[in-house]
Amino acid sequence: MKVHNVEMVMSAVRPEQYPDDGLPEFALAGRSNVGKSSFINKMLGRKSIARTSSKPGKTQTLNFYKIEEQLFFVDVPGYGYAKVSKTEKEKWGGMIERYLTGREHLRAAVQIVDIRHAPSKDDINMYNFFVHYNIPTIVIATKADKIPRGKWDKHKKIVRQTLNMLGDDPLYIFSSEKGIGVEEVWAEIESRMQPADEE
Ligand SMILES: Nc1nc2c(ncn2[C@@H]2O[C@H](COP(=O)(O)OP(=O)(O)OP(=O)(O)O)[C@@H](O)[C@H]2O)c(=O)[nH]1
Ligand SMILES: [Mg+2]
Repeated sequence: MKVHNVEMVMSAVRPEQYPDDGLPEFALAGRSNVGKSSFINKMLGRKSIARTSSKPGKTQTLNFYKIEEQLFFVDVPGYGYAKVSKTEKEKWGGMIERYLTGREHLRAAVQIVDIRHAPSKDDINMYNFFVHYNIPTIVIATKADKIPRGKWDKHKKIVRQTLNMLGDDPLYIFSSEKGIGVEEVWAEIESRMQPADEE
């Protein structure tokens, strides 16, 4: 998709605040600091429409980015961020779970993992959560610029095996730094914009 027009329309905490355009939505999931907001910026060709930080915990609300009047990316706070209190964590968990399990317009989760490391326990739990709720999942192994190209396949295999990914869930190599994978992931997302039962 050629992106000309993006608008951050809503920072939501509660369902009443979600946009009501009825457009398909793709939600970013992944541990804090893995590169979700950077992924959004790269995909949209913007330097900093989604705010990023080298410190974890930057994104704290559900941020809806409306793209070409056709779809939304939803930036979601990362999991596994230690420096918040237990009550804060429960509040966030509730907000994210409510959105992910109750949102009719959600077409797929885009789960981001770090290509350099085997997925963590939190990553595995998140993926299993999507499987459990029948939420289609596109897995993105990002920060590919940090390892040599010759090692990509090996790391891809480790990600697929550690998450115990369903055979038909796609996995893409990505780099927000170098722009690797942008076109492939756009093609994947565009192929999922229609609801499954309307084909
Ligand atoms: N080298 C490299 N660095 C990256 C890449 N993607 C993200 N980063 C860096 O990783 C750090 C975290 O990126 P964010 O996009 O803010 O991460 P996030 O997942 O949105 O984090 P939270 O909002 O805290 O959940 C920043 O310092 C980014 O510059 C990448 O593909 N390559
Ligand atoms: Mg973020």
